Amino acid sequence: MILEDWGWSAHFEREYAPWKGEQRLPARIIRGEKNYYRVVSPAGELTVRFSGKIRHTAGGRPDLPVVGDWVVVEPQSQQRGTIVALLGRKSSFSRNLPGHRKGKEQRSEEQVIAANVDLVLIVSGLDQDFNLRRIERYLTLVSSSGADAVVLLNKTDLHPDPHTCLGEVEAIAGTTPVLLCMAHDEAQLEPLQQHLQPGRTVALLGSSGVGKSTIANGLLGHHRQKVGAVSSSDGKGRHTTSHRELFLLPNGSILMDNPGMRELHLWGESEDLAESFAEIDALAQQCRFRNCQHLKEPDCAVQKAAQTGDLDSARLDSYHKLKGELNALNRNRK
Ligand SMILES: Nc1nc2c(ncn2[C@@H]2O[C@H](COP(=O)(O)OP(=O)(O)OP(=O)(O)O)[C@@H](O)[C@H]2O)c(=O)[nH]1
Ligand SMILES: [Mg+2]
Ligand SMILES: [Zn+2]
Repeated sequence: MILEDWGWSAHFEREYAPWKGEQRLPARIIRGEKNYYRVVSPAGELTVRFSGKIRHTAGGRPDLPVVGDWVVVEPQSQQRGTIVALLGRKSSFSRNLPGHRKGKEQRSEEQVIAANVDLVLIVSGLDQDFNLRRIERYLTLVSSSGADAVVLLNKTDLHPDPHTCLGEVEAIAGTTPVLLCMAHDEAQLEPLQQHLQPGRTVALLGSSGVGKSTIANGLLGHHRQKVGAVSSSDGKGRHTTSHRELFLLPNGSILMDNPGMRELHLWGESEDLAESFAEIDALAQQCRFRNCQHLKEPDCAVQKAAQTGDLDSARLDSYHKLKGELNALNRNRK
């Protein structure tokens, strides 16, 4: 196995330097099971657990390895090993794991979903799944993560006018590319290729049933991932994919298929909205107050644009909602 094929770079070389040793191999986590991980390493694919020490010294959940992480492994046999260190991440994306209460206080906990992802393909189906507000939420999540994004509007065959949807998404996506496709037809995945460079880690994200695994199979060129029909009553997927997993694509990029997201609570800073709501950020420069919240302040350029229709008021509502969520998160952060 060549490390670079799996996304190894100068960043990880530096992270690995203090650990370097014959019995300490760099390895990338390609799949996580309940009690063990599968990694690729110069000694081949191994099943590994992490040492009690890592569990003990990990400050909390975010410090435990996830799929996409580079780790240091001590092999015990040809098939097994132990993770002795987690190498510093280049990027990670996290969500807020709500529901932790301490007394009356709502506590927020960071759950790292995946690490070292360079590009996120935000997949949305052009069936009942299509929802601009959800796409805004995904775009905000990705801008907090340090990864790039492409929005992929799948199932064009199920919509009478996919190009209208494309225009609507382009209007909220800023500089993020937006593509249309019908995943069953591999030829329609061709425009994606320009975003899939060798060594680049690309993750498919989206609700259950939008076609992530169908796209993964199309890019892999064979039926590797199980695909499941959506419910005929509400069009929702049935959570067919249950594990995150990394695959090497024929074109050299590294693809991560993911389980469908049920709830997506943001983890990030309210400043992250400046990227996913760039036009509101630009308007805000004209507000009278520097810290204008664009609610009831006088001479608010954002409010004014919403009144004249230059800014879609649903978009502004969405901005306020996500900002409220991020502010609450940062009040309750552990
Ligand atoms: N009509 C149509 N159906 C599609 C298209 N792409 C995928 N599907 C179907 O949508 C259903 C769900 O596809 P999957 O690939 O399993 O969806 P997923 O996003 O991986 O779902 P989870 O693994 O549950 O998160 C399957 O029945 C696919 O055949 C498409 O472009 N058009
Ligand atoms: Mg799937
Ligand atoms: Zn304002």
